[in-house]
Amino acid sequence: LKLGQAHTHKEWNGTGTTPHFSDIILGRCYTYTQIEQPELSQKDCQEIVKAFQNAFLSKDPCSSREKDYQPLLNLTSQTIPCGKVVFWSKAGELAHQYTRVQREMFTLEDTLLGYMADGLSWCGDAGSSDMNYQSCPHPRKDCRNNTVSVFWDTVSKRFAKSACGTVQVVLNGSYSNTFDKNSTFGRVEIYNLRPEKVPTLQAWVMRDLEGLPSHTCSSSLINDLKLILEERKIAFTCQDDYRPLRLLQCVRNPEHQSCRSVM
Ligand code: N1C
Repeated sequence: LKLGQAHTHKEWNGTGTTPHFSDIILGRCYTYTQIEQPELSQKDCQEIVKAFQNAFLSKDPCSSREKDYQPLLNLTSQTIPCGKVVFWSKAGELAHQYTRVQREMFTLEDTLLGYMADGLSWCGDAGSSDMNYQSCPHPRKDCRNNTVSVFWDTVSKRFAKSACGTVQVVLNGSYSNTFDKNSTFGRVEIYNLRPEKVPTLQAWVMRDLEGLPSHTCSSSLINDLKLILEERKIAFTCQDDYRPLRLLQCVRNPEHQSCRSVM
């Protein structure tokens, strides 16, 4: 026990709880419900933050479960219009730029819970009612069922289950694992789409402008995705370097060779 420290937490290999975590999620909850989506202005942000904290405080951060987050999910229900859902894998930045411009489209981070938690880290521990600001479990080095991973799995599952109409996914064609069976998209989301509500999934395989040898719609990895969906009776379409997304990439790099001819 270091001098001056009241008590010490277990040491993990991942980033600790984000400083001011509770203030950040409370502020984001108000921003989202009062300003971004005023149709949610009836949500009780104080209650939501309490439910978020209760999901992990005084609990072993390596034994997190879906049911820990259930009260939080119940307080944050939200209806996303049909045909407006955008998934992504290894292409979060581009997907978020896309929904920022296409205001009616939603990634998970454009929903209340995703918006509140985006980019943050949090955990508690079994022996204390405080958050652990020093360290949190790392998903590979410590444990898979950590508070943060279980949260994203749980909210991703709900997001996919509630999707309706044609859905889109932005994939990174410059990444070796363009479609990764172990990612949240490949492991959780595709298996939770409801075929009776989601007739088609459209994939956009986007190469970075500086893209090295990469995957395209004709790669076998993409074919794996197609087979999984067709097995589940969801039609699959795929397009390389989808123009609306390529134009967004070009805003950042207008002089790039592959941006001179996209207009
Ligand atoms: O594992 P991924 O991508 O395929 O997850 C992305 C996929 C999206 O479609 C989202 O709906 O799953 C959802 N999702 C998030 O929205 C999200 N925001 C932040 C999943 N994970 C999310 N994170 C964090 O990024 C989380 O810590 C998780 O482990 C990574 C996943 O990013 P990825 O591998 O690029």
